[in-house]
Amino acid sequence: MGIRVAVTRGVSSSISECELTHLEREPINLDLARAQHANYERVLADLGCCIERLVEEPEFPDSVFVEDIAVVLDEVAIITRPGALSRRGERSSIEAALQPHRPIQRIAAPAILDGGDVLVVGRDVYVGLSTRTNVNSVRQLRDFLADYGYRVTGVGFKDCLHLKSSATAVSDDTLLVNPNWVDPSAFSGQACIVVDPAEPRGANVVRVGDTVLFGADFPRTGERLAAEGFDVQPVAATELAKAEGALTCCSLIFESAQT
Ligand code: CIR
Repeated sequence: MGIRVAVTRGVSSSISECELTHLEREPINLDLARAQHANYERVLADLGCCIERLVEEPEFPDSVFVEDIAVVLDEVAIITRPGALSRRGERSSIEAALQPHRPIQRIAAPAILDGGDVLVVGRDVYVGLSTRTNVNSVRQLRDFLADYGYRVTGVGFKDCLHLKSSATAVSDDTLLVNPNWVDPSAFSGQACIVVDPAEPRGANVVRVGDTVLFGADFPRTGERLAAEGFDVQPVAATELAKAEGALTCCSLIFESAQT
């Protein structure tokens, strides 16, 4: 493997028509959303990622959230079948972007899957069962990954959109978890650090090499991670949070042999 790639996409001019499940709609400042997103890309680039920025798709309000459209593992990229009908058209451009880097598999009906529900840590693939992801996807992922030694496990959670709103990986064997949204005992193979109780939305962090990016709105959780020895960096993401997006949603990060 050679370079670390981060696939991103510009914020859609129609972001104000985004899907919402757990949040009330409130105005999104498009300029600020774009500025924060550009800063997020800059942080990834400074950490060594080669940014592959896809063109904005004005017809797809949620298309900045590229994470939901694919699951990229070392061996294969799996194109999802998003649970929201409004998001299915986002797939073709993501597949075209991943095709040079990985063999492609595709989730098929009746399965639905959002990438935000897929948490990969080591050889464990945890699949959140949600309004966007069903058990058929767990079966299809198992079939796709059978040859590569991954364990694929369905996980229940509550009160948030995606599994990765409630838990993300901070290292190969440690998760950051909001225990009110997902039961840490679901992750038997990993250690769990819990978010600060005042910061329920703080569990979504992005790991780039040895650095952990956390939402700047969640400083206490950032301090917890620092106290555990992690190299942490805050990133502002307030505007896209109003669209129910967090930090992992805005990129697909993977190692690639392509230059
Ligand atoms: C949606 O409901 O699909 C978008 N408004 C938010 C998607 C956020 N993605 C993610 O958490 N992986």
